[in-house]
Amino acid sequence: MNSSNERCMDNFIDWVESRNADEPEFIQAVRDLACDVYASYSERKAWQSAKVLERLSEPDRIISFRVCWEDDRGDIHVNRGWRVQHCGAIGPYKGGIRFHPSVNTSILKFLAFEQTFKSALTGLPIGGGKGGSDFDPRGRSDREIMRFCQAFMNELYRHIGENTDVPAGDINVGRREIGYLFGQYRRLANTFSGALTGKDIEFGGSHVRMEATGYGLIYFLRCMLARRDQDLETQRVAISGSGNVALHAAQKAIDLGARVITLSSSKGVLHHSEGIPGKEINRVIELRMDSTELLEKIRAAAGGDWHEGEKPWQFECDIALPCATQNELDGEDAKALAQNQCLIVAEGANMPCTETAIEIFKDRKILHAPGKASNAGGVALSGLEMAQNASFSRWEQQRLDEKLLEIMQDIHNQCVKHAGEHDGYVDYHRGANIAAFNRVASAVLAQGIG
Ligand code: NDP
Ligand code: 2IT
Repeated sequence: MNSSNERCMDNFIDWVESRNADEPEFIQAVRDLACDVYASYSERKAWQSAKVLERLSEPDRIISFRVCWEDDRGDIHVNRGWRVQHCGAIGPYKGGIRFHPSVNTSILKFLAFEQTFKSALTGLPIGGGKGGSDFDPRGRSDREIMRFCQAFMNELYRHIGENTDVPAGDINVGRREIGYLFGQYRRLANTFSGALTGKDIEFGGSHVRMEATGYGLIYFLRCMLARRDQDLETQRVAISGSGNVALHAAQKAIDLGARVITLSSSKGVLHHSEGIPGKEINRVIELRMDSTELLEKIRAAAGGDWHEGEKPWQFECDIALPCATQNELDGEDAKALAQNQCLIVAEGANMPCTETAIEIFKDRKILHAPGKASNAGGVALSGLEMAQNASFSRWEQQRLDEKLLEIMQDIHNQCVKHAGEHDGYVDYHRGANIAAFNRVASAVLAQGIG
């Protein structure tokens, strides 16, 4: 990039920072994209004069609401709920709902921003959004979860719909929560439609949706390895988290011959140098329990060591798959991975690596797949669930798994094509940003100023 373009990019980032001063995660996500796309953006005068990048740095709208619910003792609680509808230029707003005490507008804006570009990479007609609440479901009874989901939907239902905005799951929102949310949506809207994805198979859900993010991540990883004439056989894989994404990634990696040497929770990490047995993952994958307890269950049955308060990245591994949450892998962790000769970091979570960590990966030539590419399998399967709902049909498991594989291969190839290859190193991060931005920017430009 020449110095005049660099100045323009710095001005753009200053502008984003000044408008979103107390939203560090959102600024991080915008900067991440801008650094990779700004050079080509500067060359496209039509994009620049229509201020496409500036427009994409502001969500279409943010809905914020009070969620008032009653616990089992009759006490009343007041939480906050949001839906960030970031960009609907390619299709209905699409993206998960997160329930976690850390949820705020910065986190939801970054997730919705990322989602727009991730959805674009799938090639399906879906846009980007994200929602959630600062509600903490830990320790809550099933009835409390139900009442909370219903209270959340009492407001959200006016803003969603199969052609408007189609939420799904994310942290602490899985099959059970989607069931409660969908039930309340159906009652309030008096319509049975595919306004949410991740539903049970009995009421409009799709085969493979639950597995899709984790399986898709491993399909993407397999493409990265194949370019190096390698496969997953005997590779040591460190995974963080032990939720939907982490466990399905672990299951598929083990099926393909890898050794999964870690899983983790917010409390610590389970390390198993021989590899956690696949049958133990299969045994716990459908259980609804606290992550730390689930890991203790695996340890009790299969051995391994529990490291309280630690993260997976200090252990020797060939491949690292951060699958828990944003900024969970920092510069020190990246250095430890580099020192241990880790080859590949592929993101199952959204923005799990800090900016410093990513710089270290590039510097040390560690291949790094960004979440918007490597975890796109979940939203891709959601898109296929929408297609099945719209056509009043259900597709077979095998067909959906093949479709998922095809989509992940296609995303991988888009990344390689747009990144180029320099001395055998593919900058997947840059390739994903450029490929995704090209599609979204073209759609925004074609639809006029608004
Ligand atoms: P789950 O709620 O199923 O699991 C989350 C896991 O991450 C748990 O093991 C949890 O442990 C851990 N975790 C959550 N917050 C933290 C934290 N602050 N520090 C350390 N560990 C934490 O969520 P998912 O598996 O669905 O989501 C995981 C990641 O994948 C998220 O970044 C999400 O946005 C992303 N993602 C999810 C998709 C999906 O379809 N579900 C699709 C694409 C991306 P504990 O319970 O102890 O907090
Ligand atoms: O981050 C994500 O891609 C998700 N949480 C899934 C979104 C979706 O609409 O399936």
